[in-house]
Order: sequence, then C-alpha cells, then structure tokens
Amino acid sequence: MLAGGAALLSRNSSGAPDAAPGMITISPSPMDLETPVADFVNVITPTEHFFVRCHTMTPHVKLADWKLEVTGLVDRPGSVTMEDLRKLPRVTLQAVLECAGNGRSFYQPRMPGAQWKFGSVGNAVWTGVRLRDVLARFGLRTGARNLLMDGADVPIGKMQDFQRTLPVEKALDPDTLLAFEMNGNPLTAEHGFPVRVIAPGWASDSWVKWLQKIDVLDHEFDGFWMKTAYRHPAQHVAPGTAVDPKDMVPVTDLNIKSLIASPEEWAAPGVVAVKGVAWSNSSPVTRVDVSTDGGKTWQAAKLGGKPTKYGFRAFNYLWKAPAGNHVLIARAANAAGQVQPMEPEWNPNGYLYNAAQPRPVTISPSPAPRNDQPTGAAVPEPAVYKTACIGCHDGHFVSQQRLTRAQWDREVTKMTGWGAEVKAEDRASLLDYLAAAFKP
Ligand SMILES: Nc1nc2c(c(=O)[nH]1)N[C@H]1C(S)=C(S)[C@@H](COP(=O)(O)O)O[C@H]1N2
Ligand SMILES: [Mo]
Repeated sequence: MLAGGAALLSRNSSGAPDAAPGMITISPSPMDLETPVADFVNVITPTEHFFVRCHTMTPHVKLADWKLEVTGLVDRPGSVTMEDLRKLPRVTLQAVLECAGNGRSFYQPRMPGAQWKFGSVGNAVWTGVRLRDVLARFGLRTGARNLLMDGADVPIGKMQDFQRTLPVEKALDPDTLLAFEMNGNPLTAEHGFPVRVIAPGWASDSWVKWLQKIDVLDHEFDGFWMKTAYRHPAQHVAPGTAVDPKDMVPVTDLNIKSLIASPEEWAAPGVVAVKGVAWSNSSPVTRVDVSTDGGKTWQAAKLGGKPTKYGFRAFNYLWKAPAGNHVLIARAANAAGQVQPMEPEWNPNGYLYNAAQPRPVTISPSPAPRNDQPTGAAVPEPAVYKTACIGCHDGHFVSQQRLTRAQWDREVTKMTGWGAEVKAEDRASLLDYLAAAFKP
C-alpha cells in the first residue's frame, strides 16, 4: 500500500490500526482519536498525533482502483486519475483542520455526539491541486451552486452516507484544494488516502476524505449530513433551547480560538513559559493575551514564527510563577477584530466551541497526585445494551456522552431509525441503564 504513514500506526489482530501512544481514544472503531493537550506545543501537528474522526469504518482505498468522478452541471462529465491530478499545478499550504464538535463536552447543558475536549484540531501542511483547476477540466455550467462530495466510506446500518456539499464560491477559492499529501507524505488511510478536500478556514466536516465523486448541483442537497447535522442557529439562543433545523444555517467558518499546551496542571516555581497555539478562520491571529489570575489582569503573549493565513500561530508568555494554585487563561484575537469570548455560544449540536478556558495549575516543587473521577452504574447492564449499541459503537463512545434520560430517549430513537435493534419490551430497561450509568 502507498500510504506513507502506514508505518506510523501498528495494526492489531483485527487489522484495525492502534492509536499512537498518548492519543486519547474516543472510539477505536469507527476511529475517533483526540490529540492530547501537551502536543500543542508544536505548530505543525505530527501526522501520527493528528486527531481522527470517522463516522464509519475507515476504507482502505487502492490507488490503482481510484478515480474521481465528476457529474452533474458540467460540460464534460467524466473522471480523473491521480496521474491526471499530478499534471496540474501543485500547491502546498498550512491549514488548521478542526472538528466542528471540538470542545462539545464543555457545553452546558450537555448534548449527544462525540465528547471532544480540546484536541479534535490540528495544523498540517497539505499538498495537492486547486479544486478549481480540477473543475476547469470538466467545465462548470452556469447555474452550478453546490458541489456534492462523496468519499469511499460506507454507512453503518441505515445511517445515511456521509455526503457534504461545498458552495461553488468556496470550491473556486484558490486556497481550496484536493490534497494527496499531509506533512510531506501521502495521506494515511485514516486521514483520507488517496485524496481529501482541504477547505481552509472552514470546520472539517467540509474536508471530505477518500473523495471519489463530485456531483455539481443547482440546489442545496437535502441529505442528513447537510439538512440536520452541521447546522447551528443563525441567531444567539439561550442554552438548552430546542431549535428547528430550518432556523439553522450550515457550519462554515471556524471561530477564533487558542489553547494553552503548557503548563498542563503543574509546574515548579520560577519562570514558567505559558505556551500554546492560536488559530482562526480566514483572518490571521494578531494577538494572544494571557491571564495568570483567572482573568483579572491580562498581558500580551509573544507570537512566534511567521503568520500564515490558515495555520496555527504559536504564543509564549514568560510568567514569574509563585507557589500556589493559579488559573491561567489565554485569549486570541484576529485581524478582523474577532476576539475569543469568555462565555461559550451554546447551540443545540454543540458546534464551534471557542470560549477562553480557565486552566487551573498548581505551582509547587513537586506534582500533586491526580484525582480521577469515579464512575459506576447503579443499574445492571441489560443484554440489549450489547446487542443494540455495542455492535456499532465501542462502549466508551456511548459512556462518555453523559446525557439525561430525555436525551438518551432521543438518541435511542435516532439509533433505532438507523437500524439498531431494540424491541419495544427492552426499551425501558435500556433507557434505565443508560440514564443511570451515563448521566451528566
Ligand atoms: N468521507 C468522509 N469524510 C470526512 C468524514 C467522514 O466520516 N467521512 N468526517 C469528517 C469530519 S466530521 C471530520 S472532523 C474530519 C476529520 O478529519 P481527520 O480524521 O483527518 O482528522 O473529516 C471529515 N471528513
Ligand atoms: Mo467533525
């Protein structure tokens, strides 16, 4: 296989790759991995420590079988191979890939979905060709509005195929790429080998992996992944409000954000470098302020490296840290005047979390022991839990969600709609278990 990163991930007996040491496993299969906070001292996220989000099983595409088909509102429908793509001008750029759900677990009230904390984001160097150069081969017709993009992954059960549209204006942006390399190597299977979409400045639901088909439409596609998922309210809503998908708009631009990578929870007294990365949408980061007293006072951090339009910007603030407990906060701003807010903008699907987050740290000569939270179920696990949920999800993916009974009720309805088998007589015991074992 051509995947350059294959050596980075070892394969276990079932053929699924093991996550690199240190990665936080949200779900082993479908593979959802989060990057640990300490890794964000790097401006370029190493591929083996780059977060992974797959809605279904990772497809292993063979380059010899691969082509990209382009149909719909084009003059010359057809396909291109990798050889064709490689004849087009090659473009390399740095861009942040961030899951719309990054930080979802911090919203109150909580909501279903992968419970990402800080690390479903990364910055890589992407190499490929401009999507607009590819489209020029086929000739976009007037009236073309959206590109419906489909990857080689196949849905589980009755779940809908993961298909996303990209508006023509974003598709024709010279920075929108079809990439075949990540950090100087061919894409790995997990990150979309052989070709994925790079939509810089936008949340990563638009960065379709394993791309194999583009259908040019004169309308908006009404599949689940456009009509229901990846939408957020156009206007501010109070936390906990139910919002009709019709009153929501698709998630596009990322929010201005920063993340302290170090110190994580402890440091020895003396000069402590408070450092991490900040990122934005299409407007570069211009400033990061750091507070070491929970937000009472702020100091400008030093920005490192050269600014890039879409990449991470490193920041560093040298703090004379006295012994004791302190609360650090970093807060970024961009050239467009957007400032990272202190309060999150709650929305029903938990997207685009970007509140500046307090980081409690202890400054003392030696680290304090960790205090892990106890878990435990008061209600015994019913057989239906294994048969209905654990067939498709790893147990941890379910247990980390921590929902109310009403929320679990809605999840079970959604999952049975997607093919999970829950007999009417088993439903109450399943809900009793989920609500008791995995409560907020
Ligand atoms: N074909 C396909 N593309 C996809 C996905 C998917 O499940 N299938 N997941 C999307 C989502 S929600 C995210 S967050 C990113 C994750 O990219 P990564 O795994 O390379 O980090 O891929 C996007 N592209
Ligand atoms: Mo995502």
